[in-house]
Amino acid sequence: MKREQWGSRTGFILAAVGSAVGLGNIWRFPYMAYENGGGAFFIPYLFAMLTAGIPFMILEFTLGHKYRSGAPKTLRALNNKFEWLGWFQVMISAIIAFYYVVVIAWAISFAYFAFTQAWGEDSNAFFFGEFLGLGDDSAPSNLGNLQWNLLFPLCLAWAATYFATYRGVKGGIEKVNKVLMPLLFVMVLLLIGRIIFLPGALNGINWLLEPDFSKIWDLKVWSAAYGQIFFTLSVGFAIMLSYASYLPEKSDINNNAFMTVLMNCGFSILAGIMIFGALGYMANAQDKALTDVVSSGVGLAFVTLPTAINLLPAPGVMGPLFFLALMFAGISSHISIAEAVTTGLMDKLGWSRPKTATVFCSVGLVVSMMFITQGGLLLLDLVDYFINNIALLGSCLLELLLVGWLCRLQDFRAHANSISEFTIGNWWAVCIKFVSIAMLVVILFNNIKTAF
Ligand code: ILE
Repeated sequence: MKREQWGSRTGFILAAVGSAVGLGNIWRFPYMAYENGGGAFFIPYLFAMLTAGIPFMILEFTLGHKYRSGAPKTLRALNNKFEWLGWFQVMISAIIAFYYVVVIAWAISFAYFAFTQAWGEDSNAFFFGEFLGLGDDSAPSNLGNLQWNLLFPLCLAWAATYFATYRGVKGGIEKVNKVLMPLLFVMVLLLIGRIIFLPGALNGINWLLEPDFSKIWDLKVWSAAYGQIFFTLSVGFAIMLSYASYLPEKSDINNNAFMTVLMNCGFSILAGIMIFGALGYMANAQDKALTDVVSSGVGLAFVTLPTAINLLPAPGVMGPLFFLALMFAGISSHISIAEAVTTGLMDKLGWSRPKTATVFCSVGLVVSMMFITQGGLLLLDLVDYFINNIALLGSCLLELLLVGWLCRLQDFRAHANSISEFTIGNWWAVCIKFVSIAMLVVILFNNIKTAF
């Protein structure tokens, strides 16, 4: 059977950007940058983007385009012995799909709450207590106690992914992204346009961007930057490779890769400006220091921001705009994560798309219900930690080692250059074979040491 194809170049770019721009940009990037030295984070971040992100994106686009299959079959085409790495990557994607969708379900609920600021004055008690059911009296490790209020939004989030992956590349994934991506950018620009003129907003933004060079020698900051780059660019865990496998014969790989990376990283900076602008305004309104209003991780989007939204002008508009943006960003990414698994299974089992999508999304829904129990948050944190700090970095390192050292890398460069408008030089191979591998070895080793 002939492989499906994207309907247009714009369609592919929007889908690739839709995959890259996700919860990682709005929910994760700002607190990562904050926790790792604010402005100082940008140096490792930009370094990782240029020497690992862009080369990796070109590599995945090339492999997908050349072999026209998902990760396991592509790696098998390179060498029979490499197929397992493709399945390892598919497994990472599947695990991410199971918990990522839960954060989308939170965003769906909060988009609804935001119309009336249903979280009230104490957003911390609301989120952890009322919403997640983690009251003082409940045992947080109880995985049997389903939070029924989360089941409906969870089903909605899976339904969106199911719709797109069931209908396929052109009629599903591309169509959804063509609607969601422009909307997302407009929404975020509207929010920024309003927020930056509020008193105190610029302080918040300055504070995020103000460099703290003392942190640049900290390996943890580099680890965070590399982890963030691979996660946010959806490379190293089967996603971009799968999307590229639907590219038509004539496609500008190098250009597409640069555009995807730059648009994604630009969006991250916009999201940082939006969130820290709002926090700066909140600190100003409450007459507090910025460090006293920021909480990290999950708390930033679902605890701190609701409080900030309470204080914004027209909270009934700004709140839904923010959570709808988070939801759209999450859904377009979740579709790509599920597609990486779907395409891998279709290649291997020869199943039809509808059957594969139905099986994966049903299993996914059931498994992800684990994360909407009382112990779900704890489990989510734990799984997210191992996936990002160890499995994902390990998978990236293995891919670079196998493809960079055991295959003819110059053939891939020649392939990309033969169909691209501008060509890439030898720097590309140097980044893959030496710089990225060396950085990943040091970071991964350190992460494993810290974890155990
Ligand atoms: N790149 C997206 C993000 O930053 C997803 C990561 C696909 C799993 O959220």
